[in-house]
Amino acid sequence: MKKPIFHGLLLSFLFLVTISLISCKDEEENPTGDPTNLTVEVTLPDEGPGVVVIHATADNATEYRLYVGSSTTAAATNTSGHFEYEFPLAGTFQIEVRAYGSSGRYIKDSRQIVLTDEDPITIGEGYTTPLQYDGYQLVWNDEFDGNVLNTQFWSYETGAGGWGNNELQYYRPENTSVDGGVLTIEARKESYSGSAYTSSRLVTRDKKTFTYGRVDIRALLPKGQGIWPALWTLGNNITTVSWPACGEIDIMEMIGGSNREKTVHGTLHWENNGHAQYGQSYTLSSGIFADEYHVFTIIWDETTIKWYVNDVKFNEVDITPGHMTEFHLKQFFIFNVAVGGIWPGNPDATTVFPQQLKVDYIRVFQKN
Ligand SMILES: [Ca+2]
Repeated sequence: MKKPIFHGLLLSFLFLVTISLISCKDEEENPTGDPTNLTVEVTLPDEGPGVVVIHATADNATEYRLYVGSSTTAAATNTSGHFEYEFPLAGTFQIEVRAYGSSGRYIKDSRQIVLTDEDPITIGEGYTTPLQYDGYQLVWNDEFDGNVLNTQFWSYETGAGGWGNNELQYYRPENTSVDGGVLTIEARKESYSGSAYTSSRLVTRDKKTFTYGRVDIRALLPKGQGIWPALWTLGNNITTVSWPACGEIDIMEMIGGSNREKTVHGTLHWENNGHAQYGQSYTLSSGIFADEYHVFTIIWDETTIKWYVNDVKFNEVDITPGHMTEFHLKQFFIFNVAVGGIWPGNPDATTVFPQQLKVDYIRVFQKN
């Protein structure tokens, strides 16, 4: 019995020495009881929304708290720093993890979590058009191959201010990406420089401008109340003659929400003793434009502009009248996703963010 007791005493002695060394060290480095060195590991579900695992560690932490979104009430509190939190819907979410010390003070780490819908629509789904047509030659195309936007073709237009329609988004280059043969413009619910949403707007102004031709744009549209994707043109002389005298060809516009996502609009805007416009819409017989890729086309020549979805014509305008000279001059392309504004109305609780406009290709053909 003696030996174990001796060992026990020795171990106790070593234990006390160790404890006192640790506490001395702690008192020297952290006399306040504040936590330090917070690290946060976030593990997303394999695909789609679901349970997000958050693991936090910090020195001197006595409690961890998880905050989700803008709530000032902790979603969960524990002493382990291990959280499993379920996000049932796709979207972009802010989380904040706080580590509290015995001082009652905390340090924090904030993260943005993006959970996308399960089963994303692939580039192979939906209508396609050929690379050549009889009587035409391909004069410009962007197939969005590679991993960066081709700035020989495209420029970013940035900023907020409503863009003439009380739109809510701030346009930034950060919301554009090129990957897998597809251009993606992403509208996010994200505060930036006074705006509650961000998105992107791309233009070919002064870089790729055309008068007449067949234009095919293959795209997958976003959806949701207040989401407003557009594939359109403006006259390259807009800086000198202004709008609407520069002319505007809306190849495709869609406003999301309220059973409107099965319909696209093709419209002309021009100057004729003030703003003149003429448009028609096309409605799918089943499904919505976010279900698969569609090809949005105009065939524009000296006498008419015609609009098509998947090679089905739905609008035609005679551009021979003398007050439509703008449609015999150079136009540049614009791709954007607006958020909110006069026409679609603003996003509401049903709108899921982020939303993406995806473009597989834009091709311009002109007559031989
Ligand atoms: Ca492509």
